[in-house]
Amino acid sequence: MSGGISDYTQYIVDLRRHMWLSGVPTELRRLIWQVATTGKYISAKIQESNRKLAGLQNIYHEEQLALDRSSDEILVAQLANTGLVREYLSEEREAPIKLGTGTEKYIITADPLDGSSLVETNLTIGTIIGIHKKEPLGSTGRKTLCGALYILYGPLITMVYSAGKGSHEFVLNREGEYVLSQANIQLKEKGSIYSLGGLRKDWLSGHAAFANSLEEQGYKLRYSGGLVPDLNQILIKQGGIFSYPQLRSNPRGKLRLLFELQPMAFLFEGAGGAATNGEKDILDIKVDHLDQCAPIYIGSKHEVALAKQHTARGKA
Ligand code: AFP
Repeated sequence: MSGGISDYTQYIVDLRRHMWLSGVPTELRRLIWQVATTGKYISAKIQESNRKLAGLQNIYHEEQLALDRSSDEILVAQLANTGLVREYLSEEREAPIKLGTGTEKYIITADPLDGSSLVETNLTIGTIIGIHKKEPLGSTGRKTLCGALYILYGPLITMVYSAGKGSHEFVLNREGEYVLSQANIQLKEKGSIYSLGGLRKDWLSGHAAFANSLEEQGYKLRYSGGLVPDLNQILIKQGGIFSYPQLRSNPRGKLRLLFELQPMAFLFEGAGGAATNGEKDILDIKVDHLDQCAPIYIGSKHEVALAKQHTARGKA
């Protein structure tokens, strides 16, 4: 490699340059950059709000809620004046809110801080964002989503985005820039880790048979209780399966279709993976209301197909 900064920087691809090189439309580039940038401010909020840093007792439940709300407010503040977002739907709000004049190009869905109950244990948590060009309520993710991203607040702050042309990982460097760490993540056909939520005693027989099959094949259990790190691990390890299934006590599962499952399904399909509720692709399920939940199997195609076989057989 010859000398000179221009030669050096060609190997450090920052987020804006990557999206430009990938042909992402200008306004969508600006929006993804704006949303990803909130990661810096939300991360700072997590740091400052944790009482342990001041040598105090654990963060209390109401402070966890405050953290969820302040993360939500940071997102609204960042998006309100972009001239790009006409509506914002959040797991933290009862109803959608209008931003700007109402004629802007995009609609944003947000889980501002997923896994906030893990903050006091210093486990990794994340922000999940869906970017829609049409109204998501009453439609399917396949018809309305044009982008998705998550931000992971771990030892490093990383961000994975897709604008429909592959899924790509960036890391926030000391200068506060997102630099490309993994382009075009591709899940293998088959992985070696599994991550299953819900209590085993609450699983239906088909799901229990699926779990037993994975264990007999030697899959390694990886489950933290945080959706974003648990899925990020499968994506970066390029294979495996995550599930939060339908339970005897909760047939619709726990995870939110609009705020959690649709963006993750978009990102995993962008990486050559799959996401289903056991019967239908997540992106083909119509969103009837904000709080709608769905069972989920998401990861590499071999394990998702195996899950569908087991769940189809054992509904009991
Ligand atoms: P919180 O946001 O209440 O911490 O819940 C996190 C979550 O919605 C998702 O991130 C995890 O995958 C799932 O819950 C874990 O649920 P269990 O605690 O039942 O395993």
